[in-house]
Amino acid sequence: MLVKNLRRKSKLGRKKQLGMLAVLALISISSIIIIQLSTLPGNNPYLGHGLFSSGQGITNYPKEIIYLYPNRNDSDVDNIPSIGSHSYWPNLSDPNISTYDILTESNTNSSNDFTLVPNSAGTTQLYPNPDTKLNWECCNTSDDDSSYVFFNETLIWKLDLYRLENPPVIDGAKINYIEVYIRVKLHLLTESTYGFAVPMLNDPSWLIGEQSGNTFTVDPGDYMNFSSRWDRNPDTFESWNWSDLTELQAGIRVRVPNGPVAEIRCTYVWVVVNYTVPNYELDLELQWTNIPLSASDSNLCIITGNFSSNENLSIWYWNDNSWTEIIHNLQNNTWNNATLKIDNPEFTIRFKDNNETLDRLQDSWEIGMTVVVVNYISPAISPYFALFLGAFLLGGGNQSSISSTGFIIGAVALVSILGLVVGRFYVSGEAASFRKRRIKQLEEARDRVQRYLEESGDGGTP
Ligand SMILES: [Ca+2]
Ligand SMILES: [Ca+2]
Ligand SMILES: [Ca+2]
Ligand SMILES: [Ca+2]
Repeated sequence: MLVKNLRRKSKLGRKKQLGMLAVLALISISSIIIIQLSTLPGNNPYLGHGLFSSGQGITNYPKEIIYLYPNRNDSDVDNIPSIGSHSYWPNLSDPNISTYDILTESNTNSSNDFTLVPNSAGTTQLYPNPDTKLNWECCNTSDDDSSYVFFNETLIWKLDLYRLENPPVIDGAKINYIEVYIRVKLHLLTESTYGFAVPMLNDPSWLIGEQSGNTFTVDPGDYMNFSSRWDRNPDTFESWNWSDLTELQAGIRVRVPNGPVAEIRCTYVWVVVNYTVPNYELDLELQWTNIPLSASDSNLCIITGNFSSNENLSIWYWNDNSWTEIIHNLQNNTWNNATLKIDNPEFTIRFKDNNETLDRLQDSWEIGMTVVVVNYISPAISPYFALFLGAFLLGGGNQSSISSTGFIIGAVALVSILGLVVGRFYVSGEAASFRKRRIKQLEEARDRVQRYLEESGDGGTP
């Protein structure tokens, strides 16, 4: 009986040991899984940076591939200021590939002037001096009192207009504004007073001057210049056209409160036309600052919408210290992909127009989602785990960077690890050896007891 009991106890002990080991293993494995699920995604700097690739749906993208949106549109890696404009650059990071950032060229040329002077008569209400000249002839040179038109009747507005010389023809020029100048003075005869003068602009169908609020008070003294400027055609309120200049007249309107003791004199009227011969260009950078280094090639994927014309748009990337072209001619309404090697977390591309000289046409391009695609293998769990556990042990779970959930998970992990260590000790370590030795001792004792009983006559039968 004693032998039977000893055998049964030995079997029960082994079952219990195996059960404990299974529980410990389960706790350990589940803890690791919990940590993997709970902490790794939160620490993954690339999570949520994009899910789409060329024509791929959200459901079937390979998990080891990461899609990165650009971080900045204001980088300047080449120390050349950007040219052109974005309509809304966050649309480059919009998974809705039908919303676009419209890139538009801007003018890089500076403006110029030309001057138009009177060359024939318009409306004539002032008096010429010398009277041997016509009014317009008195006002096409800046010669002060050598030749001028004047007026000295009290409280009456009077007008002089002059036809202007024909403008030069400048191909493709855009008129920025027209400014009318007058050079006038108030000449006193007997007492102190003042006068009014207004630069005037005239076309057969309209006349404008004081309506714009540009009535100037002229005090006694030397000749002075006054001017009024029109950025748009005052008749159409549209930008000036070249054809608007052909019928244009300019002149002066005057009034003297205290004539004839004073008279307004005008010696010169001229028109400045400010224009630009545009050259439209585009040079816009786009930058990623969080590219994970990858052993394999990366891809740049750009989806496009409509383009305004046939001017090519090219894509370059910053390769250490110079630009390397990767897409020469971006295609519209499709995905444009380029394969390249990225060996720096900072990755910069630029959108560059291909016509940079004498480009009179302002072009624009619809650019949709723009992503860098990298093959990214997540680091093994050990770095994250070690980092987490280290932080937990050092900070006792009180560090602000560790959440209460993290604390609990860490505690579970810690217990599990201890369980694993104990289990290992128990199964294959010294504990196992001790147990085996103990069993062997018990078996030897059992044999001794059995021999003793046999020798003493019990027979030891079951
Ligand atoms: Ca730049
Ligand atoms: Ca003159
Ligand atoms: Ca261009
Ligand atoms: Ca263009």
